[in-house]
Amino acid sequence: MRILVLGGDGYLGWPTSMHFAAEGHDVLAVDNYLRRTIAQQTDSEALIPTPNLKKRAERFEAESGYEVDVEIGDCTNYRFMERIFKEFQPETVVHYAEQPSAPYSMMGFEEGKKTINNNLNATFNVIQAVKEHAPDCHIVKLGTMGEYGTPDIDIPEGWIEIEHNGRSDEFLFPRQTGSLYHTTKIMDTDLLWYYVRTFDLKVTDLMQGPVYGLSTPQADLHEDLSPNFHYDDIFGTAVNRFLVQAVAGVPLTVYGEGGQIRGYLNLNDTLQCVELAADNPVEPGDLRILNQYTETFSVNELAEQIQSVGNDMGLDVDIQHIDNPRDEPEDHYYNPTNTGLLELGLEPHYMTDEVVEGMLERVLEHEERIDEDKILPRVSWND
Ligand code: USQ
Repeated sequence: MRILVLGGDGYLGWPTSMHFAAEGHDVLAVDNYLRRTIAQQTDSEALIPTPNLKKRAERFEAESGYEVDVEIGDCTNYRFMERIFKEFQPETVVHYAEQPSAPYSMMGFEEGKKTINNNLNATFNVIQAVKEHAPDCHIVKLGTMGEYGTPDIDIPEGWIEIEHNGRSDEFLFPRQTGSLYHTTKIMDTDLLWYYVRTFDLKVTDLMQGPVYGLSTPQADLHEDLSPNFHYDDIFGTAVNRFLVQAVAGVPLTVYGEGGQIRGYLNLNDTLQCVELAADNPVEPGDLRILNQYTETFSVNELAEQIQSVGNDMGLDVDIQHIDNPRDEPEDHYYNPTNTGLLELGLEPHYMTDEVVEGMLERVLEHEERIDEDKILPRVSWND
């Protein structure tokens, strides 16, 4: 297949590009380094330095013999996107080209505006470019489990049957998020759904939970091929942050009560899920929504597991409940379903103690690069 990966320099985009190339697909990775730029501006650089996309692609080819083609450009620029779609004629486009940080989107007016402009314009351009230049192309879009929020009822995969005044119909599940970033993902889904039902596009929208890990078969070939592993409060997710905090001897920063439950998955399972979606395209006019996580646990359970494994390794791991900088329920019902990807063949890698130990060992190799000033939250939802 010809697979276009938008956001190919990202935490998920780069491992995805290598994975598809190693499976024998023609891969074109596109990125404008937005995340690198914002990370620099907010003093949020990754734990492991990563060469730019072109250099990583060269290193990958040297190590594996597989090629990832690279184009540096902005997905919010429609002329650029048109050229890419016309020339490459993708059969699948994996759309990761979004500002991915909830805290960044909540920093202030400019950051919120940049998040809305980037995420919605990139999605709109993907839709238009597919519609005009590659109408058979299957759009595999990265959404987020956060689109659903934490409702007091079970969460299905995207759709709900509603009975009202004696009649019933199927609708997108009501969604209410906890940040502006997450809200852009809801708007993406609404845009996609409009174009799917009106213009017969083929779309899979993946509702993904927080991802953890930095080891994949291709990333392990060379240090330069590592995914971007952030541990700061803006780009670092809870798991990756807690791992670094455990190594640095800083108490794990559980926000508030720590009863916030999320659906997590290993980076290797993201690769499997995206491949399963690409290998099983939907029919024209279908919007398939799949919940992409393998297990759910609370922030407290996560912190306790990392503490226990860290202490067994001789680290001295403390947990500290700090004031929650976010506005979110800290003790709530959470019962999503995730059977769609399992039915397509997903074989989950769970967060076992061995997996946690492997990640801690990897972080220990870079211990001297940890900057403790990047650990405490700098962005508050209510400021
Ligand atoms: N949390 C802590 N301590 C920390 C960091 C986070 O207790 O030091 C808590 C947060 O308050 C939240 C939970 O851990 O309740 C998850 O936070 P996170 O930072 O790991 O994840 P989040 O901000 O929700 O965003 C991440 C990715 C985003 C993706 C999302 C999936 O950055 O791109 O869409 O995970 S989901 O969480 O399902 O919406």
